[in-house]
Amino acid sequence: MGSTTDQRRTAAILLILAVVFASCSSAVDRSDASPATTLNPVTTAAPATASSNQADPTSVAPAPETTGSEAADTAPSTTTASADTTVVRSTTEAPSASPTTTAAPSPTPTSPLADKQPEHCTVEPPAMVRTDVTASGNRLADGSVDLSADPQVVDLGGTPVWVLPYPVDTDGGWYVALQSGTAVFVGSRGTTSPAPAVDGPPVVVFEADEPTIVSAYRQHERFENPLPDTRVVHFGEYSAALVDPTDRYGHDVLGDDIEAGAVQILNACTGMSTTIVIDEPSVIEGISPILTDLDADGVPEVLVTTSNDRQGARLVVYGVDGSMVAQSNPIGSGYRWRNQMGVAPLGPNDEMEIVDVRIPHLGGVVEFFQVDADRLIRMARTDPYTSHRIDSPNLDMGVLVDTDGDTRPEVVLAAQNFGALVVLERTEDGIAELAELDLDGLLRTNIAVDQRTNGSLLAVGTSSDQLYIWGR
Ligand SMILES: [Ca+2]
Ligand SMILES: [Ca+2]
Ligand SMILES: [Ca+2]
Repeated sequence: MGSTTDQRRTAAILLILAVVFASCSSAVDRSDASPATTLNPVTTAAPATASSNQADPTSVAPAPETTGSEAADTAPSTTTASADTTVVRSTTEAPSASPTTTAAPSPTPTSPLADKQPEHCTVEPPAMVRTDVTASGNRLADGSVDLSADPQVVDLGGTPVWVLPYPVDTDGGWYVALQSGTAVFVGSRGTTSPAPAVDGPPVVVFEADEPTIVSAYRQHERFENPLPDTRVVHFGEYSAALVDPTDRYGHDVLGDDIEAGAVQILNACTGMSTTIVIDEPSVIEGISPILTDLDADGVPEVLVTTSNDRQGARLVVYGVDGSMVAQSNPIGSGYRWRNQMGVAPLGPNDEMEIVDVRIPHLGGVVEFFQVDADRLIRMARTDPYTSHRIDSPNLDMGVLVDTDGDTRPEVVLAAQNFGALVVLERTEDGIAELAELDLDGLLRTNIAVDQRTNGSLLAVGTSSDQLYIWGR
């Protein structure tokens, strides 16, 4: 409170710079006691038309997810390696109001980089602050946050839902969306003041140097038939979002029973659109892909979590041209989810690893995967932790950020009962729990990081109507 416009502008510019540099990161968990062995057929048939809103053919009654046996992910499987994708739709123009697209005859359309790349087209990632930490959807924060000192605790006057760093004054501050549909700014000294509310997860964008709160659901119009709660992610000239809503997989644990039948990738340089259609009965169970350059060739890969009622969730990596790159084994039972968290060089020799939380509602297992040929091989696992509250649209309760000053990110996520934050370190031969940070109430928000070179800050909101802030 009491900050001047100049102060806010200065803070905003600093935040923009920080973000730009940073970007250049159940009731219805239904059981299926006998894992299906049927494979998803891989076809290369002619492209299907949009396969939206198909009824769930099984319509099984909801049953609680159990902690029953899980298929091992450590060994390549010869029987479950079939891909979920069968069709890639491509156009050479950005999608317009017309739903017609030029169908590609095979799953390997012309690479958008092969011959259409203008020589001098570079696209900077948009400056924004998001609940999923980076514009690419990769929950990987820059900087190092010191969690050793007692946190600052601020009374919010309501139950928090989302938290974002926001330059309330020259020392920073936070934007907190409340369950009541209102929102507050929290200044660096803990003062609160009313803030504008938006629909869905908030995003801070910078228009004319001024920070502005907008909805994460904006920019949907750039995509064909978007998932209602998808978030648009960005990596260089590429943008991507989940599309083709369908109710054919009635797991219903992410806030609704509508999931995505496809992921669409746009290239701002070439105008090319590529849509990767997931083969029925599978869906993409999530709200966005993660765009991440797993092989360091400058072009992102597209990480999604596919799932179905027979085999449950698996991680799948595609090329931006729709080609299959690698995938994990499925869990092995239907109605078992994975919450993909982020990607970073976490392996013992700095190998890139994908981090997720498997069955987060039932003793969640934190998993680390590496790409090995066309497989994602699990290198380490530990439990029980979680990064998602069942039925919540908040998939951002986990983040990768350095907490001990060695520049290697740790995993920060929730204890299984949401009563604490936990810090996990990927070690040479496994995973170590570095810290447990108790909360008065239960974790209710995303884990937000104010990424700063002189000491990052980490904040969460709790069911005790408080904002906890660590760092500096
Ligand atoms: Ca959904
Ligand atoms: Ca790549
Ligand atoms: Ca570290």
